[in-house]
Amino acid sequence: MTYTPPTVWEPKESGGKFASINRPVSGATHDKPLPQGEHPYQLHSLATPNGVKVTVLFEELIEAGHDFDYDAWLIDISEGEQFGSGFVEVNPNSKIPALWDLTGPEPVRVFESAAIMLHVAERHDAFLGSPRTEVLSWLFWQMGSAPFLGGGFGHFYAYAPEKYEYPIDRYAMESKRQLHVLDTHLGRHEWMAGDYSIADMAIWAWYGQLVLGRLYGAAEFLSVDEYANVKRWAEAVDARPAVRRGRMVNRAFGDDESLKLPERHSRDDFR
Ligand SMILES: N[C@@H](CCC(=O)N[C@@H](CS)C(=O)NCC(=O)O)C(=O)O
Repeated sequence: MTYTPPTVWEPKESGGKFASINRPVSGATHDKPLPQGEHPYQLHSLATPNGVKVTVLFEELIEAGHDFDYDAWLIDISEGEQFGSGFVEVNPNSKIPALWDLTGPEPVRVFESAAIMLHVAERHDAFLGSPRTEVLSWLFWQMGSAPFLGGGFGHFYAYAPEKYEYPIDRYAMESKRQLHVLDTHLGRHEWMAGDYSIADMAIWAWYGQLVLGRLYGAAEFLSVDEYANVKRWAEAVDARPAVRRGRMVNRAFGDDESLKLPERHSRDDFR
């Protein structure tokens, strides 16, 4: 099927999964203040890979004995809650995750998952790996790479209204290249950069979960078993109690009821 682009693009119904929430403009569609709990961190999120990175970090900090707590409120992106006025105030880009940090004299907003991770890890001086530049390189590698896996491969393999060979081939190629980058690195290193760090958490949420068979039903298609070093590392991260808790927070979808914790307000919320 070929397409001749018109001179000027106009929006139209595309029919893909989640297509109904896409608009070519930004900003709020309705008035809706965000709820606020009692803890110094107010997270507004959903348990997609971008959301899970941050809840894993919070749970790891708590597991490591850092004395704080957080509220995690659900943003249902399929219902357009990311376009409520309160959410747009904390993230003008209308994407989860977003954080209000109330630990200082003035509320501080943080958006973009890596910015949130870096901000929180620096506040607690934890999970920053070493050397710091290597952690930053891998953290930002994840931010630059995952859109090809999610928005590219995952979209065309799992969500587009029809299967088109060209984009699936293009993004499968790139996703496998990225897995090979990780496999080569993890063949020589236990963790991404020194000790277990925010780089591992961020990369695991996407590529770890991919090789564990949790993303797009694509493990066999992408032959993920070829990446033995990534698998070894992904299983090691997955076995951490804080990671299991982090995966549960803000999860309101999926078949496994035991993993669902749509909102989290206390350490006692986990069954
Ligand atoms: N670069 C952003 C990406 C966040 C993102 O894409 N979030 C998705 C869910 S995984 C979202 O909120 N989508 C809602 C929308 O596109 O309207 C980050 O890492 O925080």
